[in-house]
Amino acid sequence: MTRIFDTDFVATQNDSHRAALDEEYDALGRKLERQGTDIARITAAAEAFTVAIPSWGVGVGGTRFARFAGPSEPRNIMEKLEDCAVINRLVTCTPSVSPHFPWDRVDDLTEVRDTAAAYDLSFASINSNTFQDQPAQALSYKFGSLTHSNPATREQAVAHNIDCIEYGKILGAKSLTVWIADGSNFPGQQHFSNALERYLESMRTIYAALPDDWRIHIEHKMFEPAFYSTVIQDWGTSVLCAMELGDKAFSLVDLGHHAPNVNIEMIVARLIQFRKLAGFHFNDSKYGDDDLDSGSIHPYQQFLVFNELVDAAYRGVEGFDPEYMLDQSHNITDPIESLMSSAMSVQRSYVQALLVDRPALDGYQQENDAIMASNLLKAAFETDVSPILGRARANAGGAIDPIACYRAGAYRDALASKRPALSGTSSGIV
Ligand code: LRH
Ligand code: MN
Repeated sequence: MTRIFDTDFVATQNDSHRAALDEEYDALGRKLERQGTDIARITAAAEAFTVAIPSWGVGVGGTRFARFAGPSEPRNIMEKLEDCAVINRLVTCTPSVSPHFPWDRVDDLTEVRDTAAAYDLSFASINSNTFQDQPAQALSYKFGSLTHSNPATREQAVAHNIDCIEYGKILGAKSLTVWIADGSNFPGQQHFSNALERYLESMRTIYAALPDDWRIHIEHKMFEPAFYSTVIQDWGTSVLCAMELGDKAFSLVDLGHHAPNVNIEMIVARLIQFRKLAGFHFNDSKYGDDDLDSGSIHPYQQFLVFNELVDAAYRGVEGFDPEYMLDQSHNITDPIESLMSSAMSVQRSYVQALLVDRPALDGYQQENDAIMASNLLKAAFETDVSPILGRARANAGGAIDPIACYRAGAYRDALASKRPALSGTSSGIV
């Protein structure tokens, strides 16, 4: 990894922030103490919080209209890991990477595993890809993959997912995330039930290939690239399939995969209640699957999602063990800056949710005291927990101000000689 962000460099950068952090931390500590909350306990929880980085997120993303290449972009999984290591070095809460195949495919995955380990990185959920055709692929996924009307195409897609499990075993992962683009663009084009039956048949074969200690994550999405119907369109279809498949199948919530104004935190509560919450692809959106930076548009919604998660842990819900991952497309920002900001935003929502006085909330709910219940949540959300996040990073040897530290390191310039700029504009999310 680049030596730029070594211990001395980060410590020197922190020097100019330390006094203010200490003062603000002590002041917040006194404020929380008056509420009966021990700031040290909250800070320890913040230090233990982690969210995985999507390997495809460290490259510059695009839309169907254009992708504008950035300076010193990573060109392969090794360079992506190098960038993920910088992110974790500075924000200290992103120790794992969620890879995507075949985008991250290389011949020797043991070398990838060992390189990641050298960066103190591990691997989170493995993402399969049957939404694009690969060079020399026998059968096209134009009209679907796991639900394609042609059994041979379904077999091809099933085989790819089973290959992904094998890649994951080498990398030390413990789950497979399956998002499929399968659907239709015209009423009448696809038989809804037959397509879902074919999905379940394919997924049963993939499920049977899972090691005992693995999980399979079903990711629903309302639309795109299918624009009339999507086979796994909503959480209801997802959870029904997870229940149909068995104890190792769960439903993953990508925040951007819902219509505007959908009550996502209630969907999370439902999946927790029925022990089927796989975890999350955190991002934000205003219209469609915009894949914007987490917390950049609806920070209160993100807080309310964590309010449900912290409540589940508080109630000791059995088997509650969601995987947290980011899934974003960085079209105009430096992906490292966006991923650091987003990881800190998700961590912030978690810490704010820890400040909720749950016995008091329960009381107001019992008494139907809506104002006090709502204000109690808002009070936690409106608490500036920046000193706790800064202290947690400093305690872990990270940067008090990661963006400032990153910019001071001029990382992209330093890599310019090693990573030639990718030319021209293309289109597509990666
Ligand atoms: C689909 C999705 C899925 C990934 C892809 C990169 O929109 O959210 O999780 O496979 O983005
Ligand atoms: Mn996703």
